[in-house]
Amino acid sequence: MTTPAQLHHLVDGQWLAGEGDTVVSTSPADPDVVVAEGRLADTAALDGAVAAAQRVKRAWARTPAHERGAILLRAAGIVENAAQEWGTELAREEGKTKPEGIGEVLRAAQILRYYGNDADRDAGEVFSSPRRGERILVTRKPVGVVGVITPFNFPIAIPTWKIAPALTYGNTVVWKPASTVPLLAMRLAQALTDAGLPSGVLNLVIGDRTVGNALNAHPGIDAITFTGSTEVGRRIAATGAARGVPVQAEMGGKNAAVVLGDADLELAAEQVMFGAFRSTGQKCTATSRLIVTDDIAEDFLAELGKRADALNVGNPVQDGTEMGPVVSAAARTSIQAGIDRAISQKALPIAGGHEYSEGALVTGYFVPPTILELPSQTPDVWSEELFGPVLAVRRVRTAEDAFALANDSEFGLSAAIFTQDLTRTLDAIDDIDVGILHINSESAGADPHVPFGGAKKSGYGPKEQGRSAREFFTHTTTVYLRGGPIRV
Ligand code: UN1
Repeated sequence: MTTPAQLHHLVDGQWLAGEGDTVVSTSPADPDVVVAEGRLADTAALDGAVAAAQRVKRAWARTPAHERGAILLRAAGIVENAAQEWGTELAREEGKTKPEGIGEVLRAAQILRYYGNDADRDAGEVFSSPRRGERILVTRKPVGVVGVITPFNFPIAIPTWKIAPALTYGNTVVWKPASTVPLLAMRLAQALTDAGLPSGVLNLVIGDRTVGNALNAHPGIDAITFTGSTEVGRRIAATGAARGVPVQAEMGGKNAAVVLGDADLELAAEQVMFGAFRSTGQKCTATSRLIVTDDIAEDFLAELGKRADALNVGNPVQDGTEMGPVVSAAARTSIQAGIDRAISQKALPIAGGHEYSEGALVTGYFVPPTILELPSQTPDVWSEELFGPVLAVRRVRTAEDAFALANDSEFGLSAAIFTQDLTRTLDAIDDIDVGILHINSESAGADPHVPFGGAKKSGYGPKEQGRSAREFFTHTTTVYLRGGPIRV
């Protein structure tokens, strides 16, 4: 058994033990295994972090973008070299499988590299002026100190796709990761420090809700980027609006996969399984609703049921495991309650649905891969986000009905459509109200060079990544630029 890591917070370049409550992070696959332990940060540590970030913000903003980017590029190398080790730690602490954990760490390296290289690509735009002897420049400048609040489910990728653009465009950061899965936050902050990030530019406070609320309301925070539940995101957006600071909130999803009769069904089955059960369904982009046309429903659902029953569920760090546990006992209880409620509302289990009754799957926080066919759209599982390995299924007659049902959600993050028909594909692009649409691939996934985020209840404020990140993490100054006397 490995020795637990000791949790520390990074405030003004110093690694400090916290002065808040004790925290013990255990493995969800085996809660007897302590992965990390220590004490949470309190609000005094937060105040210190914000003060440091404020103090150095001008110096960091004035550092040439090329130098800022070079630090991110060095950090990318450090993260990449540590991928095996940190990916395994991630799997142990969060519960996704080891290949997914390693993949996530490599993804963080890729994101650092993208933003490191993006630092000095452009510094704004130049326009002509309607007046003689004048040019108009629109320059981009950092917003200042950014508060970053991140969830447990991607403990290094999501923080990286917020922090890397924030830093590269010249902001300083105070970061509060989910206190349930804190280890990778320390690893990322260490990588950036080792890469040469000056003291105070990135501060890490691992805290509870009190610290999160204090960060959100802190007068020294100039912008907030958040990923997590819709409820918390809306609260943060409201506080931000009241204080007049920009907020970017990436929130829940209830993402549909639509499988039409003309689809490549082998491909569709593979991708729906990935979308529903990778990361144990704990992604805001996971596929949690499946809509399938009557002509193929019987065979397709039988095939999915077979695949779900055959998934190798177990300890995420063991080779060959295809699905690990959910993150906590509380998550397991609430997901299981959602499944039980659906069954009491006449949902029919095609796979899973039950609780595990013996062995390591009971000791750990495991929920079986569950597929539930719904008699109508009335069961709650059709609309509520369970954030676990649960797929709710409806059958429909036509593609039009399928698209209408896909839109039957308060959320609008992502969707996946499986068809070989171009006309239907074009209809789906026009008709389905989501921020991310996959044609013939699973509903999850994101890339650093294109916008990521949702419609409806799923997103608020500018999207993440790509050019949207530059827009959120900078503001413009429109400069009317004239020289001396005007020549005619
Ligand atoms: C992905 O689909 O690979 O919290 C990323 C989440 C999303 C990220 C999804 N913000 O699950």
